[in-house]
Amino acid sequence: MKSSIISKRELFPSSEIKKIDLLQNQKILEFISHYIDLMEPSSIFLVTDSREDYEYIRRKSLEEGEERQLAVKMHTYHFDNYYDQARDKENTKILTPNGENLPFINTMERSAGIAEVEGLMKGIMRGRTMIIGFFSLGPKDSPFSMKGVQITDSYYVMHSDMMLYRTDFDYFVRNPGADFLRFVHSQGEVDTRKVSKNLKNRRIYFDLDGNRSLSVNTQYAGNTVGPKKLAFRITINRALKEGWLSEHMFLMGVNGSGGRITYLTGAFPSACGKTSTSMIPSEKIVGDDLVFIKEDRGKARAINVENGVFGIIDGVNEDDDAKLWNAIYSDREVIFSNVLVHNGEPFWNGMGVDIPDSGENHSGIWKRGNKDAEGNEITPSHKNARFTISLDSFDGLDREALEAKEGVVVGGMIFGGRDSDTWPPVCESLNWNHGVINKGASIESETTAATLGKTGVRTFNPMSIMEFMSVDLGKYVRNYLDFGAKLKDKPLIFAVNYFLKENGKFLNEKIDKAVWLKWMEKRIHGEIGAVLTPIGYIPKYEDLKPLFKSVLNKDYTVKEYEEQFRIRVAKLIEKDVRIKEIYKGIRTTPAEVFRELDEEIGRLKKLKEEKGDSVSPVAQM
Ligand code: SPV
Ligand code: MN
Repeated sequence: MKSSIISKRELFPSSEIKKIDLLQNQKILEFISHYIDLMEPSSIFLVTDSREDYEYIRRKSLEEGEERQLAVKMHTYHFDNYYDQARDKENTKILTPNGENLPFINTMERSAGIAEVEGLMKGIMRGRTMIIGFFSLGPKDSPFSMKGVQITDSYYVMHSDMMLYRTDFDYFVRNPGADFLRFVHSQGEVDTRKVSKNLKNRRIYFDLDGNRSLSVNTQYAGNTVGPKKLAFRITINRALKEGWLSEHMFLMGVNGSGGRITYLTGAFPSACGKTSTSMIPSEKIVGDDLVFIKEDRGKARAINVENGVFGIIDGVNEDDDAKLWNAIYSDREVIFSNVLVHNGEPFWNGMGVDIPDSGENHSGIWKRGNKDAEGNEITPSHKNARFTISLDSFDGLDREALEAKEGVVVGGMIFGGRDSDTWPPVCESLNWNHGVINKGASIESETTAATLGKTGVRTFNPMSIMEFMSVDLGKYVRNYLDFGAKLKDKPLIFAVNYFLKENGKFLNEKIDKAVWLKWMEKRIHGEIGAVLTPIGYIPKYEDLKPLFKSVLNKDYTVKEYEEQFRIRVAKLIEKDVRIKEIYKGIRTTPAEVFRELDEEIGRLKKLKEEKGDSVSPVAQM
């Protein structure tokens, strides 16, 4: 048995065959050998946990031109095809055994899907090297963690994997029987700029039963970096089957009184403030995108799945994002993608300095005023331009929490969206079920540039997970409710909204979220009271005023409070009715969903009768 099943062994470097021979895991050998036979690489490279292998991948990415050097030694940049700048919803499909439909999910019959992508992958690595990486999702040796193996022919993708996740080749050497997630990727043919050419054949398919993702003819990291959003489709399905939660959430520590740290998770749709919240200078970052949450002796405990950040750089500036700015402008390693490069320096929209009028960007050699094939003016950087950086590079990283094998206790869970006219800036749910249903499962958010397509359209996005959803939404909500029922100490559930507007103007400053975090932290410890409203508990003015002063040195006025925390009764009723209609269309919706929504609608209607369409928080409620 063993590695002799790898065909064409004699063609590959002996150094790599030696690494393969360390692996006694039959499933890995079969997996690798299947894709060698299919994709026909001219060479292979296995990434172990050594520093040499790390440096080799980074160097090859530069040599091959997938990344290029910036003026700062450890800074590189990468471009994706002009039309490959975000996750591709249309060509992302969940493969189901009989092609059965799942609410809101693009599905396809499993064997037809596999045949289609594998057809596109046939011989695709001729003349190229197949790079094989071994990763841990979560801390090594943690009961939370899962392992994954990535196959790719892109050094940039492997380099990103290695900055964002822990390599764990040794685990596979030590555990010949271990199972793992499988990520198969090829960028396909590239043009002279080294970007994927055949976008019409771009596919991102998920074989849940085979714990496998298959993606081809794309480079954008959201479509290609296996342990991240590709694994996520698979782990959502796993979590549902095993009764835990795999979520699109940050994990952060909020500093409370007497030196205590309270951990909060936060789910926001892409580009709605999730990364910036997790990086608030006054608090401690653990992770910004993906968590696993499990029950342990009656408590919810969470880990960050990742070891780095792949974040949006648009709008990042020194004043609003000090922690991130310092990390980016240190001498630590960063990959900038789809920014403007001028004289070896990276530039992006909203960075707060003058942007040059020329350079190279995602469109090629660029001058201000250039138009694309559709006649739209090309911006200096793409709205979804990103930075890739290891968490190590952040001041105020909570390293202990990042490495905690048992995870950290979750004190609160936050749900947020881009919502101009309904939710107040912060609100605590009445209890777990109310929070899961009326906050998490009711998120509606205006679309952003993180996926291809139109922006600014109000979209139903429960738990901010819809773009990654791989299971029946009704069953997913059922799992959340059941998970809460197992907990003796349930995290409090909050909803936040940073995007509330009046007359087209935002009612809050970006940085106000620093205050909401402190308020939530105090609520978790029962230190302050709140105003009970039909949608949950909102802050009292007398608690916010000193918090604004101490956190932001700002004089918070009653007028601001009244505007921001007005209960928009009519809009809220409309929203609950909209959400109810959506869930009515899903056969598996738990009965609790209708009960909670109906009860809230009832409470809102009563308030409307007594006090009207919009009610001041100062009025007795
Ligand atoms: C997001 O868009 O939610 C991201 C980046 O975290 S991606 O990898 O594209 O999903
Ligand atoms: Mn994300």
